[in-house]
Amino acid sequence: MPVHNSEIADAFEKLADLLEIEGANPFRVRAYREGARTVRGYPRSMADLLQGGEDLTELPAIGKDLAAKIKTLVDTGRLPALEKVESHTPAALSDLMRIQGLGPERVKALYKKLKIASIGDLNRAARSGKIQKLDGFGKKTEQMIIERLERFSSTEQRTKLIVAEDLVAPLVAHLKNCDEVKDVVVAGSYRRRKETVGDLDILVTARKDSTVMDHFTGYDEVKEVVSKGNTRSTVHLRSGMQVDLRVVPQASYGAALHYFTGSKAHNIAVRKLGVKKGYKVNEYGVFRGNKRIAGKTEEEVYKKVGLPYIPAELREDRGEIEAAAKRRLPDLITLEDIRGDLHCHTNASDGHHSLKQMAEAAAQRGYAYVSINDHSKHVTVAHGLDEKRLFAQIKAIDKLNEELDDIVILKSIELDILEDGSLDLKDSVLKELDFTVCAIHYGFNLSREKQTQRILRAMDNRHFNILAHPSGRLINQREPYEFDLEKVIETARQHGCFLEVNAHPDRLDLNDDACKLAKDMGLKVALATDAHSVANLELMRFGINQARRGWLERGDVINCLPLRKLKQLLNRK
Ligand code: DGT
Ligand code: CA
Ligand code: CA
Repeated sequence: MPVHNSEIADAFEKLADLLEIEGANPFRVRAYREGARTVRGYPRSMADLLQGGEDLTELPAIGKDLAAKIKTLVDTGRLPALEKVESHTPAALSDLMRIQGLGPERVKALYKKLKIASIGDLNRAARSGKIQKLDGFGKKTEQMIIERLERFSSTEQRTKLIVAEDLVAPLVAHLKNCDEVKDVVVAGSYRRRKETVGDLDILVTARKDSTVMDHFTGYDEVKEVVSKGNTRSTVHLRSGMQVDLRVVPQASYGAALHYFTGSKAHNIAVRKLGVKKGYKVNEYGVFRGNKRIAGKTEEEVYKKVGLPYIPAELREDRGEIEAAAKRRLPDLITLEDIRGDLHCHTNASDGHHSLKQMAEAAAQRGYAYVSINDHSKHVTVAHGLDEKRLFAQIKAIDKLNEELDDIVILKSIELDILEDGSLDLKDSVLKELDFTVCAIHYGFNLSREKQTQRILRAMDNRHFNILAHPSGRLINQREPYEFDLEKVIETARQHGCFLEVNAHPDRLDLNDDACKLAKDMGLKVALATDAHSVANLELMRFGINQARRGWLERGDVINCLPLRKLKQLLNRK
């Protein structure tokens, strides 16, 4: 059974968490975290790479030690280094690190003093008032832990889209291997490209009496068959993911695809339109009385209820039905519309590739421009740039721009917004840049009022251009900080600033609703990957997914513009 990239990454993350709690060398901890990030975001599976005889140490952040550990995991499914640490530090302490506000020090204190070794322990202790009595905790912290735990349990069950993709690819390949299967399509929230999915809903077309169900339940990743029938089965995979499979006949394919793509709210709205016309709409087709009058394609289904085709990402009953009825659906942005990436790191700070490697990779993607946005000095990453090192990078970019003909490198930086709203590098160097992206990297727990003021004050600086990952959330891992998004959007628009849609599948920040809000309020966004390696440039497609879910069109995204026009927008007066 192949070991998935996400399983390898999880093992490294867990090892890093436990080592950090034990107070191990921070460099070692970081090495595992960066290794996890590389593996998780890598477009090919480690198992495949090893089978092809490739050298894993060529990958960013993977040295000899990590390469050997990956091999062990792929060969045996186990990581002895993790098992060793788990023998003296409870594995579940790693879950506690996922609660925002609990770092390694606090987790250690909770474990040592109150024997809290699981989320359940933490919940009980917080609710019985034991935590507020500990040194360095207090009543407010205890209350915060209770609130975070409530939110944590409601998001925990869902799987990030990129992780789901990792599970989908081999499963779809397996299903296509069955001779009797014609089409295979993953519907549900996965097809709507939601940032997380609850379960996978797969449709196949085949004859009713085919052996496809045996083929499906025989997949070697299946841990448990929950139910098995002729047309519908449900299994749990080894990863814990639930998969529903439906076998449908060709004549119902479009209706079934429409129904199982959802969302439920969208389906209900479409069905209502059907009823008004005297039709019944369900997963088998559109019916007038007992006669099927449509069902082969989704277009047919929409047409019968009087609508044009609605792209899957819009199907949330958030106004798309009304817009479609008026023939005013947005012309959604596509990956081909993107002309450059506006948030990339190099090995001058915490990235893995050189300036030249990043620029060449961006050119290879067909981009006209790419910006380099290494971290500034204040952020707690390796090698943040001070003024002197940034000046040196600016020079290096000028020189490289003379050498390269097919791409322009934009000079930028990822600045830290300090707690008082100032930026952490001097204007004398910022004025030499093409633009800046600015972000909050610490002080997440400020009040809504203070956090909002912090951002607004930062925007007062005329060198502020783009607010990066505006909410600070990490999906399934860290809640957004509290702030007034509408006020930030409004102020950004007045000042000629922009908000980022960070395309990294762990962030997707702005989220879909916030994209739509920005658009409705007349603010354009920058779609950017936050790439820390050449391979990460590929993550742009997740940002496109999110932007499409947020109704964005080419005209709403500044990096769909040619360079000259982009530069005008980034030049605040
Ligand atoms: P998830 O799995 O929580 O990420 O979200 P979905 O949208 O994939 O939901 P899921 O897996 O429960 O169901 C797949 C699709 O099936 C859903 O998007 C719409 C359709 N569906 C499920 N239950 C109902 C229902 O009661 N009524 C209607 N009209 N459609 C339903
Ligand atoms: Ca689903
Ligand atoms: Ca389902």
